[in-house]
Parts: sequence; C-alpha cells; structure tokens
Amino acid sequence: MLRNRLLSSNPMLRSSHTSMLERVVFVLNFFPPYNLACWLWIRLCTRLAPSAAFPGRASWWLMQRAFLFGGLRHLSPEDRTAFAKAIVVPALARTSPAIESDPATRASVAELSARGFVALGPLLSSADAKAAVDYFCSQDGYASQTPLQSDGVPRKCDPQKLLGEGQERYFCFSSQTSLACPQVADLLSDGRLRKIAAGYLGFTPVMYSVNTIVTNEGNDAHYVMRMHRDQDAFACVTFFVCWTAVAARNGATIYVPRSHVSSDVDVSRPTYLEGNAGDVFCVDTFGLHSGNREVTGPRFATWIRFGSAPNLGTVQDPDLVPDHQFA
Ligand SMILES: O=C(O)CCC(=O)C(=O)O
Repeated sequence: MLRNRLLSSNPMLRSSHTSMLERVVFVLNFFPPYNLACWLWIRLCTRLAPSAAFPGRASWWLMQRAFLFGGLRHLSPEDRTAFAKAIVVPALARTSPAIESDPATRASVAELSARGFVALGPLLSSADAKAAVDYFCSQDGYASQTPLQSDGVPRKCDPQKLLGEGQERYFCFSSQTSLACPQVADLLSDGRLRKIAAGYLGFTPVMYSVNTIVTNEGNDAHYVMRMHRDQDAFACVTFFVCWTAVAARNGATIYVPRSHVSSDVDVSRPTYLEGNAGDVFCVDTFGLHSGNREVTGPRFATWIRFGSAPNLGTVQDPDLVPDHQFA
C-alpha cells in the first residue's frame, strides 16, 4: 500500500482499517494544489457562513469524508479558529453535544483556552507512574516516535540505545499496548479527560490516538524536536501523561503560549511543561510546540488525543485507537 511504502515499512500497518476513500484522501494530501484548494475553500466558507447555510453544510459533508484537512498545512491559528467556530464546532455540537461540565473542569478549560495548555496536576500517584514505566519496559514497542514511522520490528525498550549517535531519539508503543496499561485504563475510566476535552472543544470528541513515547539523552534530533504545529484536525486536543518527572533541561515538552489562537506570539519565550511523575497536561497541540532535545534520563510519557474523526491523523496513521473503535 502506498501509505506503507511512503511512510513505513511496518508490516503491522499493512492490515490497515482505513477505507478506500480514506486512502484516496491520504494520497491527495501529498499534492500541494489539493491542499491549497482546501485552504481557499475554508477561507471562503468562513466568510460566507454567517449569511448562508450552504458553506456550512457542504464543508461538513466534505469533512465527514475526510476532505478539507489538507488545508490545515496553510491555515494560520486565526483562520483555523474562525473556521472551527463558524462551521466545525456548530456541526459537531449538533451531532455530539458537549457533556455536562463542573467548576473544576470549567477552570481547566478557561486556562487551556487562554494559554493553549493547562497543568492538571497529579492525576496518578508516583507509585502508579512507576508501575506504568515497569509495564512499558516489559512490553514490545518500536524504535521511533510512532509505530508508523518505525521499521516495524517489535523489540523491548532499551533506553541506552536511544543515546548513541545516529540512533532514533524516540521509542514508542502501539495504541493497543498503551491502552492495555492498567494506569492508562484507570486514567480513562472516569471520563474526566473527555469531559475537559468536550468543555474545550464544544462537542463530545472521540479519542482517536493513544501513543506512549520514550526519549533519552542523545545528539540527534527528531523532527518533532523542532517547533511545529500538529495538523490533525480543526478541533482537537492532546493530553500528555508524564510517567517520569520532566523539567526544562530534562524532557519537558516546550510550548509557545497563545500560539493555538494567535500568530502574534513571541516564539523566543516558550514555556516548559514541567511536572512530576503522574502529572497530566492538556495541550492544544495546533499551538507551536516541540519535543525537548535535552533529556537526562529515560523519559516516559503517553499522549491521548481527542477530537473529531475522521481527521488527518486518522487517515494517515492506522495505529491509532485500534480498529476505529473510538472509545
Ligand atoms: O515529545 C514531546 O514532548 C512532544 C511530541 C510532539 O511534539 C509531537 O508528537 O507532536
């Protein structure tokens, strides 16, 4: 399959769950004219939406078939927010209304909306975090940041191997392995993360990606260790669960406050998402962020992404939540 040839030699991914239409869209996303056409459509529809129903209905029809997401490559945060407000969120709020909130959730959502990230503090104990690290060390994973990018050879995580010159900076575990981690299951069981995501996004989202990553000291840089925007969807949010403590000089994700909604930000003054083992951050990763090249010991973290699906992530990467059973 083209996706595997282009992006991965991982045989695990040959049994992809994506539909023929999603494969077509996947290929289309490689063509700049298609992406530019999506961008133009989005800009135009955002302008027309207040006075006409057609742009909203047609955009929604296209998005349900995984079209339009190619435009994300060219959208400014302002344009993405305007399109989400005018078209995406109203449509999703009709089909999947937001769940009831509470004062603690509303406070987290307010901070997340203002800055693009919020520290939720210790949602798991340090003993639970240690148990999760032990669990992942006992499992097979892949030598890359996501299984899709890896050589597809399952192996045990050896943090020492991440140290060497020319070695991958990341190790990762499949979504199945992450979801089978008892501490991940615990975290997801009370619906708290989805509630925060729903409060922020304005509709009840699906969980579409779970991935556990490991980084260690090293010289090479992976491309996510440069400032970038995750271009999954028009409305999505990522939780980072820290299984090990992270600090500015030790693995903490780097984030430019307010860059999720504004282009007028000071990229030279980022924030480090520092925390203890068991802490959780909720981050709008369309905002400018970067993995931290500086790591002093093996750093374990799991990301859990919520948003609308299909999206560019679900079309590109079949190792998302298994079998499209968006929990
Ligand atoms: O490793 C990290 O902290 C960040 C990962 C990241 O930036 C990404 O996956 O987009």
